[in-house]
Amino acid sequence: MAAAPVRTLRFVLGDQLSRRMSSLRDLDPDRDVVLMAEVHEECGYAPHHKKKIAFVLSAMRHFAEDLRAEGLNVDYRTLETSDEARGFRSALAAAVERHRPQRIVVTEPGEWRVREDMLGWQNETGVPVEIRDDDRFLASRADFANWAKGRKSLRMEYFYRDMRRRTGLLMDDVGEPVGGRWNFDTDNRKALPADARPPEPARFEPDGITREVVDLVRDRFADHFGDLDPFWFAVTRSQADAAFEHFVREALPKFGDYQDAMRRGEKTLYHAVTSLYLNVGLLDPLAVCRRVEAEYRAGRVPLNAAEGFIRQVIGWREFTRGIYWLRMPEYAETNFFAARRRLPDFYWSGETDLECLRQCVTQTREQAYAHHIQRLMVTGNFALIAGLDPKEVSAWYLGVYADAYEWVELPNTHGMALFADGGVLASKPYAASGKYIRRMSDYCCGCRYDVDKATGPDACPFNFLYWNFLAEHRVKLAGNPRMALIYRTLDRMPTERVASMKSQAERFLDRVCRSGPVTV
Ligand code: DLZ
Ligand code: SF4
Repeated sequence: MAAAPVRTLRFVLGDQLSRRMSSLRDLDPDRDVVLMAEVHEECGYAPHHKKKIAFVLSAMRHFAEDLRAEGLNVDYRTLETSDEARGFRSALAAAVERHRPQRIVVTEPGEWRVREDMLGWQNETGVPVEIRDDDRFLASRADFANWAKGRKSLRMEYFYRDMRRRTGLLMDDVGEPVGGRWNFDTDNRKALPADARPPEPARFEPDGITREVVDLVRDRFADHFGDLDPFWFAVTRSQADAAFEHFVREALPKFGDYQDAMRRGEKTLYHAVTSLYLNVGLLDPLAVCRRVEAEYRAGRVPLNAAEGFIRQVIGWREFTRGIYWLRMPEYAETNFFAARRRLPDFYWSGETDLECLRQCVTQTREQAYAHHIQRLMVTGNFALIAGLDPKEVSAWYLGVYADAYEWVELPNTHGMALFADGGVLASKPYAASGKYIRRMSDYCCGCRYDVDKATGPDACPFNFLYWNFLAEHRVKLAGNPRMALIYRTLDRMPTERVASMKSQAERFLDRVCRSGPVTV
């Protein structure tokens, strides 16, 4: 007897590795096929770190195994078997040839470029394509658009409060935030004491599947950025759960206090590395927040830790995605400061005598991970005050971090770090001098520059670049009430001092950045 015709082909992308995906609902195990495909375009459209490629492919292969163990029909194309399939579109077209489905079901992707392509899949295949919302996010794209409608400015804080009310997270019985405040950000900025001993993140020994993928990446992506070994990420849901439990027990109690701290040689401090697992679907955003809330309610973690964590997940994470979909595709083209300088080579090599940058880039090369403040206040801050081209900077962030997908990377880079969007996401640029880096890290003590100096041969480049940036963009920034104080300080400086910082900045930038038109 002939097999029953395939009713639905369900295409699951590499960052949709959850059994709860909308594309996997109402699944008929006897007649449906789940398609997953390792495709060359996704491995190559950004300069992905080797660990990132290995992570996504290994997590995909493990997820496919889990679906098979459940008795589902999975058509999984590996890079070796799918040479014909350069991208999602051709992988799907080939699968339609194989299975002749009556319809195709997908969950909307995380990136604009993939969505644009997806909108053409029905025409391409001649099979009806149903695109479902990605309801792993708490606010749908329509919810965010409604929230944004009619508002003069979009601020994370107000969005976040709505999300707290909606989810009930850290709310008391009468609808007020527990502890009487919505946001404990000011309690998240302690410097790390010298004797603090942050825990190691949970590490996982690669199994047979991961070892195969690591060999494949070593073989095919040898020219990509980053170290492949040691590979220690979780690649299954149960490992990701274990990694998160490890964080909750070992790091969460201090996460609040030291969220912004940095230390030489420390890769994660009290951070969870949760974004890596959340962004591919191995962890569920609401579940991790409820778990953190439970720890607070049980008296095991302080409120500034629980609130700080929950704010990142239901606040910033959802807010950046909302901005992305609201403002794309124009968002990627923004360049408020008309910044044009090329990315210095040390963003790839780590070879620089600016110790803070050397530390952050070296760690990024080794781990495909750096925490938020390293990304924002070291590599991001430098890119902002040095006037690096936003497109080059964005391509770098998208490639080098294992948790980076454009929906989260672009608003974080163009909006938060570079203010290239002119203030859609943040109310002022996060520009800072070396003083901030000294306060939050021990980087300056190992540096050949003197963080207390702003001019002269051993002046910290973050200092003269910072004042040069403010002077250069006075017309665009001085009207911002949040910048008033800093412009008053600049105005009190002797003119010769400002002039000397400006000329030192120009000489420095000529030396480290090859300026000129950028093509990415
Ligand atoms: C990041 C990535 C990589 C490296 N490789 C694949 C792949 O081979 N197959 C796949 O389905 N997804 C991959 N991904 C994740 C996609 O880039 C991601 O799904 C889209 O960018 C949409 O967010
Ligand atoms: Fe960075 Fe300046 Fe400190 Fe050196 S002195 S580590 S360049 S902030």
